[in-house]
Amino acid sequence: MRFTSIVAAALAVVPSALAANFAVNVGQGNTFAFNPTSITGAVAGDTITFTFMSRNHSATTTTFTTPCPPPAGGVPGGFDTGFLSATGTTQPQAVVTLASGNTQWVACRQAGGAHCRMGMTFAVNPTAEQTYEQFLANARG
Ligand SMILES: [Cu+2]
Repeated sequence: MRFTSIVAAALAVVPSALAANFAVNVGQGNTFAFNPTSITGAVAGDTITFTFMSRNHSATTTTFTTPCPPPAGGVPGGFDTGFLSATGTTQPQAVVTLASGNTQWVACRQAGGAHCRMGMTFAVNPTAEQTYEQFLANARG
C-alpha cells in the first residue's frame, strides 16, 4: 500500500518536471517589443510567461502573412492574453500553456494593429522557411 502511493506520487510529478517555461517581457523599457522576439524548441505542455512591463498590450496569435492586426481571441488553436496594463509598479503576467510545438505567430493587437505594424511581434518555433525576420517584415508591411 505504501509502495503504491509513492509510485503514484512520483508519476504525478513527471509532466511538470519535464515542461519548460519561457519568460517573455512585453514592452520592456517602454518599447513596442517582445523580448526575446522568438523562442525555439518549445513543445506541448511548455509554458510561456508574458510579463507586461509598460503601457497596455496583448500577446495574441495571428497569421504569418497578414499579422496586423491580430484577430481578437487569436487564430484557431492559438491564444490571446487580452489587454494587460502595467501601471506604476504593477507588471501583470499571463501564462500560456502550449497545446503543441507548432509554429505560432504572435503580435500585440492594441490600437487597431498599430503596435503590430511598429514591429511588436513574437514567434514560437519559427522555421527556416518561415523566419521571424520575414514575419517582422510582413508586420511592418
Ligand atoms: Cu502593444
